[in-house]
Amino acid sequence: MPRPLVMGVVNVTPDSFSDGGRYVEPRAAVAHGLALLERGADLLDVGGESTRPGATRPLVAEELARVVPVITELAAAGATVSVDTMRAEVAAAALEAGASIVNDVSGGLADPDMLPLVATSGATYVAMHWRAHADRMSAHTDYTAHGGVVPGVLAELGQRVEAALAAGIAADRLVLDPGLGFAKTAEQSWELLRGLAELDSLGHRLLVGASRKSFLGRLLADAAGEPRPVDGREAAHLAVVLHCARAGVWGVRVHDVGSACDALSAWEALEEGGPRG
Ligand code: PMM
Repeated sequence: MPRPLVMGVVNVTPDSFSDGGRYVEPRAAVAHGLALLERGADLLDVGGESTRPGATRPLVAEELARVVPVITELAAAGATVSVDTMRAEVAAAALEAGASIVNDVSGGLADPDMLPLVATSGATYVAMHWRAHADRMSAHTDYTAHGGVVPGVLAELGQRVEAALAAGIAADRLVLDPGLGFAKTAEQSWELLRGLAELDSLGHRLLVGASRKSFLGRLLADAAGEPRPVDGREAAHLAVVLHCARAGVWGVRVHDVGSACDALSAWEALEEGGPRG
């Protein structure tokens, strides 16, 4: 079973929940991206819009000004770059600047121009399961009409696949993501992780982003019920990364690239065939 690709997160935002404000200066974001490459990242995911619960959207011009200079430099340095955006206009500028993957957390629902843009570009397209923008998503966690979160995400992602194919995106350019924490309670995120084999039945590559998310914080809450702060969630996250590797996912989206790569090296050494290289 091949090792999943490690997608390192470069959030060029003032307000992301785990690293907001740390890399908002383009120079700091580029340096961070280069450091992630050195630690073993296969891909870099550059985003200029925070999707933390309750976040408000930046202006298009702000999002462009955040991501384009960073993508230009990272792509010029040889990185395979993905742009984390829901906007076709930003995706187009990012592809022009050297990105080759569009990571759309809305799976094409936020901007009607996104799927046609991706279709004509030839880029790889990550379609994440999504129900509403960050300021409203916590009101959209009811999956009872589908009989649960796993069948619900399967059905709704299946619709996004149909829309992407209908727009002209080739099936082999599609990657699907269950969207942990996006219109999901903590328990629903765990259910989706337990149900990765079912999501695999959609027949597309899978990407999973669990890094530092609040469902890990809740799992590790202290005696008073206070969620574990973001910086204390990495060991639990690595267990999730290994679970994803065992499930055969294509990629994991992570903040701490070095520890994810180390954990995957150990996993690979334990697998038949031994470590890469
Ligand atoms: N999570 C976040 C942002 N973008 N993209 C994909 N494909 N999957 C995710 O799970 C995902 C994403 C939010 O996390 P962050 O604020 O730590 O980047």
